[in-house]
Amino acid sequence: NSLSSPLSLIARLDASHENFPAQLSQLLAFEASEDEAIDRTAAQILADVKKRGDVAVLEYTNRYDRLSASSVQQLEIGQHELEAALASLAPERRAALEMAAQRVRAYHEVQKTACGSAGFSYTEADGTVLGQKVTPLDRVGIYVPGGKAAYPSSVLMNAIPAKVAGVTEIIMVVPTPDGIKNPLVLAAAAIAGVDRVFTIGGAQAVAALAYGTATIPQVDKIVGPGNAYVAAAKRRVFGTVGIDMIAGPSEILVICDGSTDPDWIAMDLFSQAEHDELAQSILLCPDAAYLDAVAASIAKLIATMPRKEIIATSLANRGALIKVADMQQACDIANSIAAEHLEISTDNPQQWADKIRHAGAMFLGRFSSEALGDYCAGPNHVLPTSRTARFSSPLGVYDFQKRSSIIHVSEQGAQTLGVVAAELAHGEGLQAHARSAEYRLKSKN
Ligand code: HSO
Ligand code: ZN
Repeated sequence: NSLSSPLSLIARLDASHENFPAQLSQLLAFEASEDEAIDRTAAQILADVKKRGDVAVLEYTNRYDRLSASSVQQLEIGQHELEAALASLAPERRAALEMAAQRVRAYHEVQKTACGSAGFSYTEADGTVLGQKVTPLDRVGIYVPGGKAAYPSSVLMNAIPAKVAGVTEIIMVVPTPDGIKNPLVLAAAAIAGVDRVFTIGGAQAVAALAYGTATIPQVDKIVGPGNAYVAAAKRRVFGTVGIDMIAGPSEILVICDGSTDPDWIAMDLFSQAEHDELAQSILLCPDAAYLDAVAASIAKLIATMPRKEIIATSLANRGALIKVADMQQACDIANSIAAEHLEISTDNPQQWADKIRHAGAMFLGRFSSEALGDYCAGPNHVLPTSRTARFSSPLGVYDFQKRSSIIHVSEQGAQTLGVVAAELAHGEGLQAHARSAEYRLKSKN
């Protein structure tokens, strides 16, 4: 990478440098993998499952996950097996998972009330009532990846807001290559109240959920991250069903005043970097000596990390320690980055948080490490990545609700509205519209 000197583990940049804007855009550049071959394969699998249903799902599951079941029913994991997985956990693990679930549930319960789940209505002077009704989705599919990114915490983060919203049925799909099941994932499904679980994955699972098969019920929305095939399939079924988002690699941006233990900040940067080689970890600080200290911590700590290869690759490719003029400039740069996670590691962080307009989640103060939010603080860890925090929001109860408009026109209201509607309908050349409005005018009867 041209940004980093050969000996450094992570690029050092200076925001006062004339090349900085170019360096920053190079750093942020990320081509969402829209691989044509992958998209073509996903399209074929979708079409095949749409046509042949269960039979196709079985064939693909056999081919890609080496599971030889004779029916899709055999690929379902029953509630007793989910409960057994929960019972098999070490007591501390189970307690932690339950505590995390309880905190995530509590947060989303508050969110449900705060975000207008009761809808609204108001009455005009002539008695016409207008409003909006909020309804949960009937059925939701949750995709859980099977490989290195099989996170039980993500099962909670996807299923709990759906449950809190009042979704009637939650169907989870999780690939289990060679039949290897992750007990923590199943336990999380039990705790979150997932209704049905199928051990299928890839584009075939997305297809089954989007179109339904004889065994797998058709859902209204599919949420959850997946590999490139899953992402391509989700893009393609959007419109037939709803989808949450197409998630990119994880990102952390830290703004630090230079007074937090540098080891803490180095480890926070590692915590995102360890997710995958394309993850992005950036630190902004006005104090150059502090950036040296964090660089030293990185060099010292990296050898101790089991995932050091992934971390080193991620930091070398997409990481940076950036010297800024002051905290105001740090906030300006943070807004232009619109990071998935933003830590503001300072005293009185609120004054800086007030200046932030674009971030998926903000972690305020020296004690709020992103890891706490990833697992158990309460807010959702499914967040907008790749600068999409400019226009989108964390996964929430609102993603599992939809709204219907309510229009209850009084006889008196129909008189005023009828004249306006008829006038506009004539303007559009739509006779039936005009007359439908006019029939209800007393003067015309
Ligand atoms: N940081 C990830 C979520 C996660 N972390 C799951 C650990 N487990 C979202 O960007
Ligand atoms: Zn994480």
